[in-house]
Amino acid sequence: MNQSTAPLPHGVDPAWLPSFALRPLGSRRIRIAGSGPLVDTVRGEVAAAVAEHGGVLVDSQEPVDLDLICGNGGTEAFTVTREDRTTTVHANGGPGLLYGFHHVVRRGEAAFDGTWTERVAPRQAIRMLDHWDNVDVHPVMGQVERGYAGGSLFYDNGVVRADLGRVAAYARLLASIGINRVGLNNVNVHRTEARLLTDLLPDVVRLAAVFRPQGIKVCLSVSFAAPVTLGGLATADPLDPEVRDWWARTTADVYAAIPDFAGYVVKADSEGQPGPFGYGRDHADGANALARALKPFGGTVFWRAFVYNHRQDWRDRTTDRARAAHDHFAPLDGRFDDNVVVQVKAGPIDFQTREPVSPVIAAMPSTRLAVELQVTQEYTGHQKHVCHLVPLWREMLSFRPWGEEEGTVADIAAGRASGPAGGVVAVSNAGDDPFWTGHPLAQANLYGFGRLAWDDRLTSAEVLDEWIGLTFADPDVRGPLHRLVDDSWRTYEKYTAPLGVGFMVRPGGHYGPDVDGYEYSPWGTYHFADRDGVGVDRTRATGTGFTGQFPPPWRNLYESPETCPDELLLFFHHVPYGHVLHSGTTVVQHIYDTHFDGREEVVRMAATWAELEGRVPASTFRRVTELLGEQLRSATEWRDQVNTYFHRKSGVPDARGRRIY
Ligand code: GCW
Repeated sequence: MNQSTAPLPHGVDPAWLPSFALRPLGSRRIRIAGSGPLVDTVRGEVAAAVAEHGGVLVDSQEPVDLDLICGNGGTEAFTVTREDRTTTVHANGGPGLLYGFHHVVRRGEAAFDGTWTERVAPRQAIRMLDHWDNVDVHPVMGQVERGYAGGSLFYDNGVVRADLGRVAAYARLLASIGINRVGLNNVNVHRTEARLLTDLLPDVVRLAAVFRPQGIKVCLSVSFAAPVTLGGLATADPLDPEVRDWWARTTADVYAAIPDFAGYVVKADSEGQPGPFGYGRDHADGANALARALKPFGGTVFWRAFVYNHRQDWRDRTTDRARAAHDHFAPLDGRFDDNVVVQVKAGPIDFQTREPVSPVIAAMPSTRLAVELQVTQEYTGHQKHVCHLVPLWREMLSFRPWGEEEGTVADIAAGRASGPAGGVVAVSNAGDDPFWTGHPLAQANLYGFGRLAWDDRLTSAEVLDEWIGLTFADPDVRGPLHRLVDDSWRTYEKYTAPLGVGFMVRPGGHYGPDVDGYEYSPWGTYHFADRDGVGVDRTRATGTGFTGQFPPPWRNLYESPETCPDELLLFFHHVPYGHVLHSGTTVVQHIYDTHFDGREEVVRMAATWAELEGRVPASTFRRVTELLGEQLRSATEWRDQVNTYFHRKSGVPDARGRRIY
């Protein structure tokens, strides 16, 4: 048995690939034609499944239930045909066969019924998960920055784990949802982690070897200052010939060790990381220097656009963090090499529960753009709260920056709208927790990210439905789980920061309420509440002008409170508490109502979960029950702090006379 199908370590949750999910396939007669490493992976999967469920792997020309046929190409697409009682997967290459295999698993019994044909191809070529994992335990951020699922799967206290069995199991889960790139270390590159590029490269070789059989290529986050800190040069100036030579040599060594290495992820001039600004250069100069080192080997630079002033003076009302990425990057459109992907956070600020789509995404038609999402729940409840993010991502990916007639954000990332393809990237929420994701229901976010990256047209309900069917054997859990999970992001939005204003979280950790926690900080994340009103004026007329970074129609729709969608009102406007929303209620009454309702919805979520006792594994039941207790405590705290804050500021009583402290 190869490592990719080895049994899970004891006590580790099988997530969406439990034994029963393999039964429809594993109980049948299966033939595999083709060769190559990924075909071997599929063969290992099939051999394990038939051994467990009583099917047979045959190699003669007799009739079979499932025929898996692979050519010698390299594409990820495949066709599935069901006729004459045989289901046939045709792939032109190993990746397609692997994805076709998992497609059949996902279809379950339905894959072996009727007569039909499906052509399946990913809608994005690059579907990547970044891991903000540190090799050394960071004194503040720990083993995983913004990790809420235990330690790192890869590293343990300064070294790459000796036993990579769980990494293999993780890689298999990722392959089953179509992920084809992983970033192995934190974008904040600290001392030890920088050395993954040089003397610690053998560790990266080991990790790459575990991901490779699952069709996943690895990337490293690198420090822009590496020529100085690792190479001993006097400068990291991207236009300096010695610096270029250092990157070229270092990169050649990486490829000598890992020929299918995917490339570098770079966070530069951002939150204290070094970058080209330090040398009077811009981000195109910086990105292209690394791109040229990678080019001969077919590698890519994923260059993050998360660049803003994190040492802002809160008294300064002209600086607007929301504007920063567009201000820095849009003017550079056309200057990036073709192996640079500019990686843009989906929203202009920072993975808040609700933000508009970043205007950068529509502003760089001559640049490869990737959209970055956050699966790890930094601002959305630390994987202690049920907060299903797939509807949020779906909304952002299907947003049309130029209006109804033109392409979506997913189209832009895929190269179907304006400009060349970049991809979809997200920060992983997995760790060495027995449930992988801390909260067992947060597995649905990881699953859902992969599926949406593969096909952004899937609805969040469809994706959740797939996940439920694969994860839980009892069909009766489906209804209650949809009730509990489907709208949980909106519930979270209700009891936390209102109407797109964002933050109001406890500084540093970002869990729990602290309405003024960031109000007088240097981070550029303010709500400007006073006795009369709340919100950030980002209009062209009287505010920071951020609305002007959007193309029509949005630059105009966002500019006026009359046409701005309610859920983003306070992101774009500072309005009086008595301002009447499209919903017909005032801003302050909306704040009270949603906070009371949101907290009550958590009470109902807990009651719904209680119905599932005995129908889900006992350990899952216990863990979720415990966490729902914490979610209710936290939602109550959010409700009371936010309502009390606005009641005290505004002096406006709750129209329904509920208790505010
Ligand atoms: O949201 C912020 C996080 C940082 C993170 C940064 C980024 C890795 O608070 O922890 O750093 O975003 O995306 O680079």
